[in-house]
Amino acid sequence: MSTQSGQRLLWREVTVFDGLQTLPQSMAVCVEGGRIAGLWPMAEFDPAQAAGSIDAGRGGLMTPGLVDCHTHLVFGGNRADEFAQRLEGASYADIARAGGGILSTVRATRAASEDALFEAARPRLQAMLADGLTTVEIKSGYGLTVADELKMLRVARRLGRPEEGGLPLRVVTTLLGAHALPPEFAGASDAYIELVCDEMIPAAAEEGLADAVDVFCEGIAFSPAQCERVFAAAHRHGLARKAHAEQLSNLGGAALAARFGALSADHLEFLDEAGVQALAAAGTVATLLPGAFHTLRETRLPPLELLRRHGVPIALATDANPGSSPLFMPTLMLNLACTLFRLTPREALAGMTAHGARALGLADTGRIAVGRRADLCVWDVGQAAELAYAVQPGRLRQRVFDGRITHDRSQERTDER
Ligand code: DI6
Ligand code: FE
Repeated sequence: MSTQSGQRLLWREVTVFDGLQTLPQSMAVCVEGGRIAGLWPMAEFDPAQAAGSIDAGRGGLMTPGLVDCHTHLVFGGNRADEFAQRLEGASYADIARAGGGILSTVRATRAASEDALFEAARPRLQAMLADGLTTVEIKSGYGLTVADELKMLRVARRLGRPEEGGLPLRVVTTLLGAHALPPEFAGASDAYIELVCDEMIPAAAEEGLADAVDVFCEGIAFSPAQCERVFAAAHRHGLARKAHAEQLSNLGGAALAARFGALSADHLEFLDEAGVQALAAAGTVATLLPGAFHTLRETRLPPLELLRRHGVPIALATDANPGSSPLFMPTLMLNLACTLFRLTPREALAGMTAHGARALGLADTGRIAVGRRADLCVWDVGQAAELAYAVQPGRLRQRVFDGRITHDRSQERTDER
């Protein structure tokens, strides 16, 4: 079944993970006008309450649609050659210092047309939709000129517009101009930061192309003082703040982000207790990225116990990118977060639903509750923990975006082609 917007849909006898926890009883769920219109324990459900609805199915596990709050999905080329070099002993940082890494993707992205970038990103994103994704954040950061960063952001926006050949999902865009120092600014990183603050951010804000601004605060990227200038410019232009922080060393980037009221600080393997306290006090989400940890074979674990103790909301994302996390499968992150970082399956699923949405500043998706957006998945599993426990594509029975069923495996068809 592929349904139209405006139709009233009814599921019965579903187990519901509401974004934070599994509800104790079998439920009936009604969707109408793009929103969750009714949610009843089966024992209290009177069919008259949902009279006139289309029977959308029975049984299975319903979760919010998955939210991937940190990706670099738009890029030119790929870096399989560097993957091989790393197997011969080169480190991610060695490759970056030698002009490879992010900069090799910058060369390929600058050379690619907007259409070519769109056509390359679309199948990656389509595979993620078939894995339950309904909201994605996409960063720029491989252009590093005003024109090329805006080009990437336009591609990202278009990926979320079915009327322009894109796909039915929510796309949030983030300007990551401060990702790496472009070669033409070698030895002049402050001048590049000035370009980011005085030209890129204003242009992206003016054209409505970015929802947020991100920085890479790291020894191989930008200093805390430089990131601070970028955050101040983002704030002046009314854009939300995010940071890549404490991935390879501890420079205090997370605390800096918290001071600027950032939505999230991401990676965080080297985060210390002062940083955790800063996140907690500011209500900044900690986004964990086990795909990069896995790919780079990192050994330093993010401080999970401290994050729990201080009540910091933990989001989970793919970091999908051609270098440090060429992993385009949201449900794999549920498994990696548990096996590598020791999250519980419940924490992992909350990280890709309720807390992922919070890391994007989205209040109306990522939860199953009356009045929220009807972005939903129905899975052929008995309990939520199964999604993290097994790495097994093909268990998505139905995907609902904005109140419309877009994938329905029980009908053996999708309208995503
Ligand atoms: N940290 C990351 O994980 C990505 N960017 C960043 O600052 C990696 C990007 C890449 O290697 O291409
Ligand atoms: Fe990243």
